[in-house]
Amino acid sequence: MVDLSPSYAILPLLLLVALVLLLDIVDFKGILFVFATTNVNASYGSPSFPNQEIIDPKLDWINMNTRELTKDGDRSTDIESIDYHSDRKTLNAILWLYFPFKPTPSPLYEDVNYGMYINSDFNDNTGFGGIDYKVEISWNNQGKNWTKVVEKWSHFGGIKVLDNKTIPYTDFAAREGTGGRYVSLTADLDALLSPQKYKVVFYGEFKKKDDGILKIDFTRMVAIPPLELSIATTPNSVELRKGETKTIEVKVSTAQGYEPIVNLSATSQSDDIFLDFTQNNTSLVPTSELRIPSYGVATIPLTITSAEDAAIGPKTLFIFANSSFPPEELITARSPATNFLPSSVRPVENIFTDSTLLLTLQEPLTPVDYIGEFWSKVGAPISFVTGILAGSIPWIFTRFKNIRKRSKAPI
Ligand SMILES: [Ca+2]
Ligand SMILES: [Ca+2]
Repeated sequence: MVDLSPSYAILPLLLLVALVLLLDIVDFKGILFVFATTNVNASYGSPSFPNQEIIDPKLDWINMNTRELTKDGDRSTDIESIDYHSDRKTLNAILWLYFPFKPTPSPLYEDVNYGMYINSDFNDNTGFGGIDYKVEISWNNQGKNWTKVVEKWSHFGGIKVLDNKTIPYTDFAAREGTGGRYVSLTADLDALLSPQKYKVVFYGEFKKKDDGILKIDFTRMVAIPPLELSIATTPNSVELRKGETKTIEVKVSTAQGYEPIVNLSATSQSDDIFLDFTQNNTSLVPTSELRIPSYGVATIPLTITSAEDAAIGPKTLFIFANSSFPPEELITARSPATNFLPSSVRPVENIFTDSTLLLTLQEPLTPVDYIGEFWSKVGAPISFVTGILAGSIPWIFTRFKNIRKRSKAPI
């Protein structure tokens, strides 16, 4: 037998009273509804996002035999740019090409494919080299037709075909002779278990029969939902007295999985406020570099100092963050890019954001103010505690009495 001491034995009764009080206030069905809708929203699939664009250099295939960059390729597989967006259900992409799409590739070609690799869990350690799915439109040289294939890739390179169907080229490209330089690709995200955060790399590729070398034009990898930086400060407004210094915390967050270096700067329109991220280098426009770890959040102190003769009143501080996410690539060409493409040509993803902070500058404290401030600090918790005791006990008592009255139990 469990020996319940009197103080523990009363706990179930108190819980019951609390529950009855709660049900008395809130309709029971309402509670169930709140829980149900919260769960549905929390587990609801892939993000929707508006159109995004990336640019891809010209003549940039990778020779998959040598892993070197090559300019020698079929230009109808050379990706110029990508437009992509999602409505949650499907990921829709247009692969814009430097040359018109060829509905019937030359018989000299063994393969011509356009596709996307999807890292559906944002995890480079799952799937094959991080890739969990392939969605591809490929030319079938025997049947002289195009097929759309969806594959699931395992960690060790196993392939399960989820879908494979022949489709007319007019379903994804412009009619022959109209000069359309694009291929449309769609991925049914429900079939890929509705990824909430994923990475995609697009490609065009071909293989000639004579040399059998697969040459692929990969775009850089994109993150979905699109990467964003956000800034928050704690507290989000500051009161400062003339000549005083205060330090606040600036939090920068981004999607998990990337480790961007973020350049932070802060400025004020008044030149008697000094802002300092580095805490040892006071200047009017301080800048600081912050590396965001893979879990996506980093903080840095920002010290705010007022000049002795600063003008009092409200002032707005601006905090700016920008980052150039390095282009993440699925396969990096072995030959140095500098021989072939200056690194400046390689596209980077520039992201900017800003935040404002209200600073209220006041006159310095007089000795009398110091005493007043001391009592206002010490006094506040005292009156708060008394407030709770004085205010809530009659309320609980009345509720408890009503309940007991309804249950007709003797008091
Ligand atoms: Ca290209
Ligand atoms: Ca993965």
